[in-house]
Amino acid sequence: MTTKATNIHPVFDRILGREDKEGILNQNSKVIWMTGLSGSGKTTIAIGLEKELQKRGFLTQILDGDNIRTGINKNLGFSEEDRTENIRRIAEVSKLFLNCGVITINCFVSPTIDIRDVAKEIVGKEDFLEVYVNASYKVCEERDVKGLYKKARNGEIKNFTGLDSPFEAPENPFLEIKTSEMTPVESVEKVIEAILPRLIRN
Ligand code: PPS
Ligand code: MG
Repeated sequence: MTTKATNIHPVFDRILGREDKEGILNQNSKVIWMTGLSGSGKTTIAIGLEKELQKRGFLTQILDGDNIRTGINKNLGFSEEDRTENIRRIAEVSKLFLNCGVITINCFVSPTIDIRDVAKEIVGKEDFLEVYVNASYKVCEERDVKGLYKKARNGEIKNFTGLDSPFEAPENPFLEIKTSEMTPVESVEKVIEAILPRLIRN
């Protein structure tokens, strides 16, 4: 066990601020936070969205669960405690990008209201644009892009979201995308339409 550090003196007020950096990039930074079941379409939308935003001159960074869990969070699993720590760290990382003027596109199952509240609190609710990527468990299981649903059914994966680990839909998201009713291109268009006005710097 490590002991918690003391004698820490943060210098937040003396470093170049967010406004200056947003000015350099000529954009408003935001955290686009996509939540949804595994296989609901978060990553697909994020990739399409990043391309569309890049075409329009915005600087973005995708933060994706599957990637982050091979690096900064590779010591974490899928217990409630580990998922909360996963999301806490990601929210802190997102805040660093936010302060750097960069738009992050986050793809995390982030399964419960409490977990997303942790993120929202750290990022700040003004900058936290919650996108609910909605596809039912049944639809995601039929897609089963990564074969995880089959493994979860066979008991090879424990704590699988929607099966033996809870998923709570957001009650009042910034935006909801029903991916079983739209193509990926249409989904990206809908996100762009809703989000663009928030990103443009006047
Ligand atoms: S969480 O709940 O926000 O901490 O999860 P996240 O960091 O987004 O990681 C989800 C990706 O991990 C893979 N995976 C699982 N997902 C859910 N439950 C269990 N038990 C699990 N085990 C592995 C899976 O590839 C998830 O990616 P997506 O893109 O959501 O399918
Ligand atoms: Mg994904």
